[in-house]
Parts: sequence; structure tokens; C-alpha cells
Amino acid sequence: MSIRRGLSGLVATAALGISLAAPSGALAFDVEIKADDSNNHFTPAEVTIAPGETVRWTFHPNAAGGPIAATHNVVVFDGPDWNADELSRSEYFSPDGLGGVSPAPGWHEYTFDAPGTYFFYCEVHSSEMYGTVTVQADDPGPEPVPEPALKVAAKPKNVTVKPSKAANLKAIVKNVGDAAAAKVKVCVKAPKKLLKVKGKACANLKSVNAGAKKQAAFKLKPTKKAKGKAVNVKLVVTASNAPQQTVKAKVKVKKK
Ligand SMILES: [Cu+2]
Repeated sequence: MSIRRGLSGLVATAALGISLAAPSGALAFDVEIKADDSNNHFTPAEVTIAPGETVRWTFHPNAAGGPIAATHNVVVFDGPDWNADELSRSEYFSPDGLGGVSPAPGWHEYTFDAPGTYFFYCEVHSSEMYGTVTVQADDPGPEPVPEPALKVAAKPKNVTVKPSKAANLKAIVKNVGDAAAAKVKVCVKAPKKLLKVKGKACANLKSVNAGAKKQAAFKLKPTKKAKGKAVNVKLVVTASNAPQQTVKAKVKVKKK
């Protein structure tokens, strides 16, 4: 309620045509400085805001609508460390002229950037007029866990060979993730009746770092039955810490 009243007071002041300095940050709280003669206090005395927000302390009339009867000010420690040397402080304020000065427009602002708990008080009534501003950083949530992600490409995608020649096929394995892929293996799979793998059908690429590329070459020799046929081949890449990936290639075997 007190916050609401403070803000509506500001709107009224603006409507009168008094030019007000724009707050330097997002205005998060308007703390009332209300002093009924027997009870000097800030309302609210405990404020919680986000980094970069501004708190404004505004001098308001007392409960009866009359002027504040005593002299007040606001002192803000500029860090969560109470031993901070430099303080942000308002001029003394007393609308009825009982000592001190009456600064226009009658408030004091401070923008809090670093998270922590800050202390503020009135130098005249420090034993009863004080409070804290808690600056809470947003919870960034759990950090994403870096993961490897493999992609495999066949080079070329289509290869044409004479029946007497072996087709050369390369598997290009790229890690597009943000962590190293371990125990990376790439294998060529072809129907045995049509293509025979010369050498090993699987290549051990070991680990592939994030952003890195490795390749493996395979030789596929057509059988007699493959003459004149287009044979589908698969390149399959596996890793101990990344999902399996497959790419297709085609070996066209000439009739002669
Ligand atoms: Cu005071």
C-alpha cells in the first residue's frame, strides 16, 4: 500500500509540471520516509530488487497529512560491504524548515548493480530509521552440459566403376557438437553378394574433438552379380557418447 501511495504522489508532482530527473535505472521501489512525531521509519524497510534497479526514497507528509516534523536524510552504503568508504547520501530534508534543507523534488535515488545486501539509514535517527536493500541476481538455471554430435557424409555420394575396378568411398565424419566424441568408429555396409569390402570394413577414428573432422576411406570391389547394377551402401558412424549416424551412398557398376 505504501509503495502505491508513493508512486501516485510522484505522478501528481509530474502533473504539476515540475520537471523531474529520470531515474537512472528501472525504478523498483519507492521507499516512503514517513515520520509521525513519535515514530520515525522507512516504509518498507526491507526491499528486494534485481541488479540494475533503482530505489527511490521519497519524503512524504505524515499520517495526518501535515509536513514532516523532523529533519531526515538517507544514507546508502554503496556496497554490500558495510565498511564501504563512500556513501550515497541525500541532503537533510525537513519540509517545515526545522533545520536542514528542503531539497527539490524531495527524494533520493540509488541504483544497485551488484548483488548483495545493502544498508541504508537516516543519519539523524539512525537507531530507529534504517533498512536493507537486497539485490538478488537472476537464477541462470542449470548450465547446459556440452555434448558431442556427429555428422557423416559420403564422398562421393554416387560412384560409378567398371566391373573389374574397386569403388573408392570416403566417410567424412564431423563433430558439430560442443564436446569431444569418444571411440568413434565408422563402418561401411554393403550387400556382400554385390560388393566386397577390400581391407577393413570399419575404421577406428578414436576421439573427434568438437568442431573437428576426420575421414576414413573404403574400397568396394563389385562381384560378378553386380554388373550393371546400382548398389546401395551405408556408412554408419558410432561413438561411445553420441548417437549413431548413417548416410547412404550408391555404387553404380558398369556392364563391362
Ligand atoms: Cu530521520
